[in-house]
Amino acid sequence: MMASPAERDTEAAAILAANDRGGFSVPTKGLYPFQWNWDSAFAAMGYAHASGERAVQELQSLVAGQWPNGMIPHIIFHRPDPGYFPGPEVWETAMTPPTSGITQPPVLAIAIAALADRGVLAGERLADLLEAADRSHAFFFEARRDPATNVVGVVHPWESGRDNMPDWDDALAAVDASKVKPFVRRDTSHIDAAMRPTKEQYERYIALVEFGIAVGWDQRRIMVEGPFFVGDPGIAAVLVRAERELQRLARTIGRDDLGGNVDVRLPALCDGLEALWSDALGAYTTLDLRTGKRGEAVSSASFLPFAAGVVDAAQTERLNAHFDRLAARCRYMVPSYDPDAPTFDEKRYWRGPVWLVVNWLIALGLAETGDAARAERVRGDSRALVEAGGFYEYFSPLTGAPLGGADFTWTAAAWLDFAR
Ligand code: 9YW
Repeated sequence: MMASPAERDTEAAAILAANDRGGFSVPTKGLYPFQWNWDSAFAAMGYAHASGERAVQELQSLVAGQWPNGMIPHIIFHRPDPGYFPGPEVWETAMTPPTSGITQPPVLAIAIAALADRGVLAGERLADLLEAADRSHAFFFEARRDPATNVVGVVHPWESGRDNMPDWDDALAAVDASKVKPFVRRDTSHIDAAMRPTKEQYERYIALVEFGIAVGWDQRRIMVEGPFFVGDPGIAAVLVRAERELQRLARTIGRDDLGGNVDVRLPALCDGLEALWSDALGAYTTLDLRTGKRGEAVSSASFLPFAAGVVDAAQTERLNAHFDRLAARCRYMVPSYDPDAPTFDEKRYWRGPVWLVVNWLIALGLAETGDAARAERVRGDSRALVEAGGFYEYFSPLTGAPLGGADFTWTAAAWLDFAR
């Protein structure tokens, strides 16, 4: 049902309030009852519109889950909830608070910068959060960067945040799931199975969790010896942007010690991101670091390097050609996967649908590179999706049909901070 922007403003604020569990937010009630890493970073930018304090708390509760090795886990299980699988008893990470054993895109420093720039985060609290971001970036450098190529990769598709994108299929199919203990999924009791990953994919997701447990969650061993390690242009681009934000803020507050670490890491990370450019495709794509195989189609992550400030003129031209082709095929940009690829699926998780938070980062990068028209296409489509469909988890790029979970925190945050 079409609603006015003012009505959507009110609803967005109500969703952020309803999904507030006291200092941390859940992505949506029921389906995802804990704190998720990159969701929280986006949520903080949404909360800032109502309360700077609440926004800062969101980031503080996120870094409360940081591991001694600097990793910020993808889920923090602040309180038990039987409605989600795999819960803390499956991950067996022995952390307090209980957490998963993998990470997610490091949007944290981008959110810290947004709050600092709005003037709601300063002083000791800013320095503490920057320090947490620095330690998390150091973790990526040590335990998610292939030393041979400098490519930053993921050891589980869930780390990418784009869980079942077709580019992970081959690497995931090579994971042996024959010894996985029997389990009961919970997601398909909340959401239509046609929109969710398949059973075979799910068993392999759990096999990767069991590998982590088997090596005592030694994160370097997981990268070096584990059954799955794939370079991800999404994480690699977000990390480069996050490093730049960290460095800028560290200098502003006179904490050059934090910025100094970035000086060492950033050149290597930029090289690694370039290594994810596929000249055959004319886009950034995944790279299987075990087999050397590159992803063969564009995804929404192909456009994230604009926000990292690394795309040269020739690359921009090729990416723009893909953008325009997608924009002609899709009423609503940006599809999570190429609609011309045989694996495209308008409704199934990360194999086609549009996510507003990815659009948020893509539009930011496009605007910064001076491409106001394409940035506005992405923003205008995002606004139209919410105006017509409300605050769903994701949307069909072809029809705009709202899909997945309802009353989603990061969709509400994206509306307030970027789309409206
Ligand atoms: C899961 C919460 C998360 C997001 C991910 C998305 C999905 C499901 O939902 O993950 O079980 O972890 O793929 O990006 O953070 O919104």
